[in-house]
Amino acid sequence: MIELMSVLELCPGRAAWAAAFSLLALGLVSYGATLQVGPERQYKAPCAAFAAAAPGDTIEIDAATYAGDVCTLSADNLTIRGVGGRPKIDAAGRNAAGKGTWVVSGKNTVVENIEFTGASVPDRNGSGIRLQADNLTVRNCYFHDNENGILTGASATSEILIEYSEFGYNGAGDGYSHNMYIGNVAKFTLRYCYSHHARTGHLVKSRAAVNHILYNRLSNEATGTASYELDLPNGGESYVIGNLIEQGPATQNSTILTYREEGASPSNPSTQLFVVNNTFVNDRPSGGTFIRVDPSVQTPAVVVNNIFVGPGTLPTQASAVLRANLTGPDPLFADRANLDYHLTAQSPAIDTGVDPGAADGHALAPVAAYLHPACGEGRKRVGNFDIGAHELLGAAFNPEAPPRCRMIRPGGIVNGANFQPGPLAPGSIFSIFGSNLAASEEQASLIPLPLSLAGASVTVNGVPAPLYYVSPSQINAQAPFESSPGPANLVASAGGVDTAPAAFTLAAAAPAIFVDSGNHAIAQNQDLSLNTSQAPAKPGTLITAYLTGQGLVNPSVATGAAAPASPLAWASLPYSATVGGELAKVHFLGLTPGLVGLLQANIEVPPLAGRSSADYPLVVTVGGVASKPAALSVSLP
Ligand SMILES: [Ca+2]
Ligand SMILES: [Ca+2]
Repeated sequence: MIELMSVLELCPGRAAWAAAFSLLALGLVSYGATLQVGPERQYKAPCAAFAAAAPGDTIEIDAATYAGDVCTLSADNLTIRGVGGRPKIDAAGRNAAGKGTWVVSGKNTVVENIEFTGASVPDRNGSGIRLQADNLTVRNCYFHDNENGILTGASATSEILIEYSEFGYNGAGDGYSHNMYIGNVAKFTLRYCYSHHARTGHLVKSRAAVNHILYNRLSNEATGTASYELDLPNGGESYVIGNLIEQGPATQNSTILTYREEGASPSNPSTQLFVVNNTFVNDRPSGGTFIRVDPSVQTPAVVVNNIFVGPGTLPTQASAVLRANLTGPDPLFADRANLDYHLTAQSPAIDTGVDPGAADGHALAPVAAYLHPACGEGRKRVGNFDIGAHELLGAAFNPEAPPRCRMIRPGGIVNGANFQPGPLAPGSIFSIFGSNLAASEEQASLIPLPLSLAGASVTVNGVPAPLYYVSPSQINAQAPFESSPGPANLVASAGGVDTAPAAFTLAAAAPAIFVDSGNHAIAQNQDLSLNTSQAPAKPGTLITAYLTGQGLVNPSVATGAAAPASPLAWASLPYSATVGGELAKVHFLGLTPGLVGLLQANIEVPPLAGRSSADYPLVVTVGGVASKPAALSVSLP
């Protein structure tokens, strides 16, 4: 304690204090060595490092392909991590102990960011990881084209966590090998994983006494030949919450979730099954069974807030408790054909769920959602509970997800006026749609706009973009005036973790008119009323439409700063406008004083002679680039 005090006294300022404390903490908790593996490292392949490792060591493996490097790992408490990309471990026809690629005989092993492929053995149950000791964590890994992805032995004291990982195309094709096969262990947690296309075997098979199957996508898709999508052959205390579970047309059998089909196990006495807020889709045309509970199970299964789509039978158990499941109407998914089961705005699943309550101290309501591929985001309730694995507008931040789960949606960089993709201009107001983009929702409260909100920030070609608003799924920002037209890269950062760069195009001008959901221009009439079909503008009067995308302005205005009232900041490039195809005089095209980056066009409504009252397309052209048309209501005699 005296030493600690003296260290603190010698370190002025909070930063130094924190540095001293973290060094101290590091000294207390981290006693293992770090062994480095790679073509240029001390250990050229992982198994050499495993052989040299002492309990508690960390093994960092450089991204490379390691072919035929198979072994038994015997030290306890190893952390094994791929770095600088995801290293590929290809068994390449070899095996350890007739069992697989990495046969783990040490306790408490953590495996992160590794790809496993090619495990095969004479018994045809070769595994990427074969576990023969207690406790395994697998995170952010990819298992494919093995006989088993992961196979574990039985132990009443073992707990297994698999998260943020993908399993596909595993299985010898004989039905005895699977994407993952968990033996009679104490507890198995599978979350944020993508398991698909098992060959004849199951997407998930677990004999654990307690199963937490949470926020995964288990899908056979168009060509997958898996048998069961989820097999819990000895039952057990099982929580199946928030999963997307799809059975494809080529499945080996018609059942999706099967519970205790092989009967009781002495290590696995519970017969409690909770199936809550999952989205089940049966794409097998000739029908199927969504949930099969073995007749030996007396405890009623609890089946709440699930979507069941496609032909099939609900729980086969007569006593099952069924509440607030959606079985009849079309749930109106975003894109069922491409397995995007997010709800759309008119879905009958919205707000029609119930509070699923708690069981054995576990709240049953979903607190997260699967994010493709093999990722997760938080889930917050909006209004009442939605049915199924997604809550409309309920995306929340997941701080624990691997960096690759900070995602900008493809095509998710759009102008802020009509949310259409396309080029942006320097100074444009734009939106970014994605997942895990910010820790929370926050709106800018000061001008000049901040460069960081709720720990989130954005750069365009390395230049920080001022922020209007951030949330986990959307950021509104201003493209820096300093950006040059041409190909551009955008990076969003939350809590210091960056998204992958997203490409888009910057153009000298990219005009877009702010519109409502019906593509009506957001414009004011001369009397300042909002232009609508009930309040149309007359020819000869001025309307004010709001836009973005004019590019440079004269005089220039600093990025993130309010536009001045005197002198006004005019668009630098030439401009024009039409209403109903007729040229309209533009009295002003420039930035709205007092606001940041908002373009306004003061336009005189043309005569439109010989026409009648209606909505007419308004088009504003800047620098030779025309906006998309937006409706403007005009009153004519
Ligand atoms: Ca099946
Ligand atoms: Ca809701």
